[in-house]
Amino acid sequence: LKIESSLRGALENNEFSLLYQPIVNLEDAKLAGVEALLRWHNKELGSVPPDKFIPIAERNGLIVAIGRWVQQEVCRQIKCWSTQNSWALPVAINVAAAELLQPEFSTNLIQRMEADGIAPELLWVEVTEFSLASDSPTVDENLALLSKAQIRVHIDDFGTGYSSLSYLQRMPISSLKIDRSFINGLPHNNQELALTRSILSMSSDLGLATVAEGIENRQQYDFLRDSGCKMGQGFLLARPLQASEIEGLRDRSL
Ligand code: G
Ligand code: G
Ligand code: MN
Ligand code: NA
Repeated sequence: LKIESSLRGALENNEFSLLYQPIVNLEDAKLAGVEALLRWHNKELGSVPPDKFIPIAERNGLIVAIGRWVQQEVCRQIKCWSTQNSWALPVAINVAAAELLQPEFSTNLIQRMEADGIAPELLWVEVTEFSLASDSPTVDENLALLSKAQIRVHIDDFGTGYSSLSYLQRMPISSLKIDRSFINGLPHNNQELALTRSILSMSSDLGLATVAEGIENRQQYDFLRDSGCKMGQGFLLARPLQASEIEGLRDRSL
């Protein structure tokens, strides 16, 4: 309850910030992009993790305004990297189901990007399977608009959702992010091994890219690279970092 009431003032009081976690090409361990991750620091509550406040914001609708703040901040950052540093680094944003259910979601995002002069390949949108399973025409229309604008959509936490796989054919998706629960036991857990291999092979058959999440050790990294997974993310490579720290990683192998 305290979270809920404090959350209402958080935007006005400028309590949100973004960290950026590197996503690398597994071939050379260089940056392929970064994922923007929201952080909230409140005077009384201290730092509240997104797992705690995002579900609340989804329920009370505040996620829509918070999401707009994230878009604005990410666009500012992309613009800064591309114009001041001549650095075309894609940034992924996480989009909640409640945002995709807004009829104007994609139109607003595309307009903002156009106004900021941001090339469509520089902003990736991460949505969960759960949002895609909603069977809502609004979600479909939003995804179609993103696709038409050449903005890439990644499925986050892939493999943990509830939906059938039919949406992979139906929806304009460009990449799957394999949930870290599958990466955890690699390469020794036979079940996780089989599931990861199946996801990689299905993804490749469908012409989708894959990002492995939650890579925490060298064995996982090597296994995924050797199994044809193109991109990865996880504490082995880097934790979520400040934008200024990301700049120090340019052209480096992590
Ligand atoms: O950063 P961390 O791993 O603690 O994030 C926990 C969860 O919060 C993840 O599921 C992540 O997708 C989600 N999350 C982080 N930032 C955002 C954001 O800006 N918007 C939305 N909707 N979810 C986010
Ligand atoms: O659901 P989503 O993929 O958006 O969640 C991103 C969250 O995953 C972030 O909060 C980030 O801190 C966390 N994360 C990133 N890499 C790792 C990792 O290697 N191990 C674990 N346990 N969590 C990670
Ligand atoms: Mn994500
Ligand atoms: Na995820």
